Amino acid sequence: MLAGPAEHDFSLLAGSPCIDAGHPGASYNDPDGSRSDIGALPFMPPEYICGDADGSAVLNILDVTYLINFLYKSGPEPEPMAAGDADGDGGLNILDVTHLIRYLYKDGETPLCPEK
Ligand SMILES: [Ca+2]
Ligand SMILES: [Ca+2]
Repeated sequence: MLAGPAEHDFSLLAGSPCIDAGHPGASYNDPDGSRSDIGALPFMPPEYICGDADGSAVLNILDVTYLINFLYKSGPEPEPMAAGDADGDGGLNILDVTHLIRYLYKDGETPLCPEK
């Protein structure tokens, strides 16, 4: 599960079984402190703020509209998709929109995106 072997991109995809499957010794750990990965390049998960669907680095009503636009108006998808999964159930739907609105305006739970 490599990103683009045909283009000689040997970085690991997020679901690769090589992630955290390398030498267990702490001195071999990846730069992010996790167990080493098998392969030439350690997997570095994309940095994002949970709920920041539009990638603006702040959470606000624009993330709500971005999600609605993606879900119902064929708008661009959140990058990465996990950033829009505000309720952390692994999928993107109206419940993520309501979770974000509750967080922003109703003292609701902090967005709970899946583990990065
Ligand atoms: Ca945002
Ligand atoms: Ca969700």
